[in-house]
Amino acid sequence: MAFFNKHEETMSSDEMSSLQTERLKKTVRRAYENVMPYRAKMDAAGVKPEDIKSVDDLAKLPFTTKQDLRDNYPYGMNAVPMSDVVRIHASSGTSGKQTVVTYTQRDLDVWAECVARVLACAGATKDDIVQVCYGYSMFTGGLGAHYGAEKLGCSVIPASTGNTARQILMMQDFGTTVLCCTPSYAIYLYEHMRDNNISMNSVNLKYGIFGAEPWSDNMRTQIENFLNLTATDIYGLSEICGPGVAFSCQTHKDLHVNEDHFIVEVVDPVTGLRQPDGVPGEVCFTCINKEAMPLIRYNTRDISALHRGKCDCGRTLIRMDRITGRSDDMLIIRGVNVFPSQIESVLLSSGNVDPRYLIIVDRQGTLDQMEIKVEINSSQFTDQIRGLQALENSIKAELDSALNISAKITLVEPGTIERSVGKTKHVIDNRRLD
Ligand code: DLL
Repeated sequence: MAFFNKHEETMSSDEMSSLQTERLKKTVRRAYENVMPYRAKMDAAGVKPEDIKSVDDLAKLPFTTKQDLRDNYPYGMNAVPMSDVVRIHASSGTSGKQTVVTYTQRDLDVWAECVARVLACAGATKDDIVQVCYGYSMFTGGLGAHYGAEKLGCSVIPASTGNTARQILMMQDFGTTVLCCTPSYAIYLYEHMRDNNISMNSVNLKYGIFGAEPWSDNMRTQIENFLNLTATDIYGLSEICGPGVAFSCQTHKDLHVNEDHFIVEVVDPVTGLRQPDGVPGEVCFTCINKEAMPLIRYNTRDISALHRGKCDCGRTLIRMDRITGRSDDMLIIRGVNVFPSQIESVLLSSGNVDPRYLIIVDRQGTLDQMEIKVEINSSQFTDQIRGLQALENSIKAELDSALNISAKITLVEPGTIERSVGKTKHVIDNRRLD
């Protein structure tokens, strides 16, 4: 089993705990002194930096949520001046504004090391040719995988997303040995090759680094058989750094958290109290080695459970189960995060529809499909097909440009969507993970 940083990845729990304590204390002090929202939250909770003496004291600190990032948009959570920031990324907010994240050069170096650990654990070396088919954009997938692969010394193909025929051609011509993309795109690539009679022998893939959306162990076996490679699960989120927060090894049991950089906790969604190991809850991370935006107890809303002890791969890093779901309503469609509230605001901004809609998500074949049934205003209701078609097209274009998602829009007559006396159900998700 290869390591990128054997020392950190195999530390004893005592060593790890003292490294975490030292970094946590510094982080909390920096946050208190430089990030006004943190000072305000800590003052309100009656906790001072000097109260944090060990990792166990973390529980005294308040949580951070996406709403905090929204309230302090765009740079209010920064602990450094903008002159020290060298990169800005963003991900979906619950509505309107995106969630902005910033990095210093040192943050980018730490992030690249986290991803290099994932690649090395998968089996990649500097002799590998890595094709990155995650988006190169505000999304952290493309650039995150890119710099991690470069850090390991691999040859990197910055392919980004789209144009499947061209992706396959590059794999064949450039000798790609490592594929980085979402698990659903990996299956799509396979199907494209199969349907176009492209032989698997024409490519030389060895490893796949797949993540950005939930996938099951069955799906992993399927992808490994289809593409004839070994698949690794890479987990992360923009707010904490991007891909590389945690990763699976060849045992494929669970995900190793890079806990020398991110302290992980799992809490009860209702009480906010820490769950015992093995019991699922909301995953929270504290960045203890980040300069620009050191989030404290950031609640990801991802659901998982923690496990301790040395793994068969030799790593001692704390482990978490594959993500099984979320405690909020965020949907991940082909790797793109979207909240129903964002869709709603796009629909309403068109002015011709009522706030009555139903989002139906399916996995037909391998790729996620989204259909949005939208009720039109009675005033706009017309049986002139051309008018309706134009409205459908404009909503579709608006969703594509505002949220970067493609959906089938079906306009329905006023009164068609079921009314509810309680909470309205806006989403039917028919995807199954197995
Ligand atoms: O998805 C970062 C990333 C890029 C991870 C490429 C892996 C590979 P966000 O766009 O901020 O960042 O979305 C983060 O995606 O909270 C999870 O809900 C979900 N997610 C990410 N990786 C996994 C995974 C990137 N391996 C959100 N398994 C997270 C399950 C994942 N869910």
